Amino acid sequence: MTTKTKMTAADYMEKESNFGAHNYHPLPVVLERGEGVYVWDTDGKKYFDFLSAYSAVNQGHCHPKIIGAMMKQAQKLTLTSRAFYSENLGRYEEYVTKYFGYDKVLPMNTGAEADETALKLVRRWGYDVKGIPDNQAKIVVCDGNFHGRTITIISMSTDPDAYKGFGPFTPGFVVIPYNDVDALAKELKDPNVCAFLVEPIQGEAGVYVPENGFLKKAFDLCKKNNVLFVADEVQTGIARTGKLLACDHEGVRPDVLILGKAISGGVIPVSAVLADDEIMLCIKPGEHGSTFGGNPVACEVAIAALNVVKDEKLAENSKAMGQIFRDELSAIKSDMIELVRGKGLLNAIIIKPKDGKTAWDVCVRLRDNGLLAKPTHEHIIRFAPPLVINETQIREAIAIIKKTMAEFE
Ligand code: IF1
Repeated sequence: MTTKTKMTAADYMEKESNFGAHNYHPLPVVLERGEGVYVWDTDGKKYFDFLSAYSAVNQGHCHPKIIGAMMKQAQKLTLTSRAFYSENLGRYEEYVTKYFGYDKVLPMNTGAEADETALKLVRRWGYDVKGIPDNQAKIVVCDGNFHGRTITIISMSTDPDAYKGFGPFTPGFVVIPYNDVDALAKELKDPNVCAFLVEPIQGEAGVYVPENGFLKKAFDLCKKNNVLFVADEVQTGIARTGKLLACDHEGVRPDVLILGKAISGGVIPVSAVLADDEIMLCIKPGEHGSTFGGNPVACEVAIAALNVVKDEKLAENSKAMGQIFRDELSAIKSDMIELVRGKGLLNAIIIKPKDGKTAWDVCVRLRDNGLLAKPTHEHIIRFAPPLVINETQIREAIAIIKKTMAEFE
């Protein structure tokens, strides 16, 4: 006979520590339920979710329309593989290409896979269309980049936490400083460069917003040098920064667009690479793919999730709520807040440690006060609530942040 005892938060955390790999260091809170901008822990305490699973849950937790679409399809057909056609894939492909304005889409699952897909695609274009000699293609990337965790992707990384001890690395990448048009101009002169890969706002680097005009100048330089401009909008895309795509702020249409996270509303892993025919059709049958990419559930979930973005005007809301958020946070008088930056609802504060208290301590106290956020790089706190947040809610959240910062004075 086993006696049934109720698991405590500490028990759940211990279980993860005992049986899971130690590749994360979560904030100590055990979540059980989510709805809209809120999540609840196993003790029933309610929080504002100001991480949104790293901008995946832009449409809010458990959005009924997205969950409804998933449930309906899950009971009918979940996976065919790409060995066969489905009634869903073509419908989704037409929907998503028209939505973002590209000829073709290549469906994958995670952000890293979509990035890998884009890397293969631009190399192939480099050989087949640009005429780069075999195995000589180079891709220009930025210092501080984050594109995922695969071997090839960490080969581009400049963050030792990401790459140290995981070599040997994939060659063919050239790193320039982020936000540096002159450095880009210099590298693009190399005729073996096939692409420039960039995050319109660097997320992992700490919500680092480039100078106004950087993306446009970089895009124009790419055009001048017959180089593909590739935007990783896995985190910045799908209305997060106040426009459907962060590139829209500068009127830039990437040659290759990488999407993930919120394309499914954070419900299941769905990612996508979009490009026009001249580029996308360089990859031929049998040369790339994924068992789960473009599966029927993913297709229905993504259509529903993208519909919600339009129906609920999430880009507009993100812009308006983001403005209130930055205005109010910038007005906080605190020795610990060095800077507030961001766009739309992708924001961060830079924390100046005080009396040994760091961004981590601030996040723990925010948790106590009912708001979840996660530090990045020791001194930065990212604030990225679901984009369905309304004005009453955002003002309530701001009040929690104000109260918390006051507790450190
Ligand atoms: C983790 C950050 C966010 C991404 C961009 C591709 C991917 C990501 C621009 C890969 C993923 C994540 C993964 C997450 C932490 C996280 C993150 F802190 F690292 F910067 F979002 F803010 N391109 N970003 O941001 O997508 O394969 O994970 O689906 O825990 O590693 P994925």
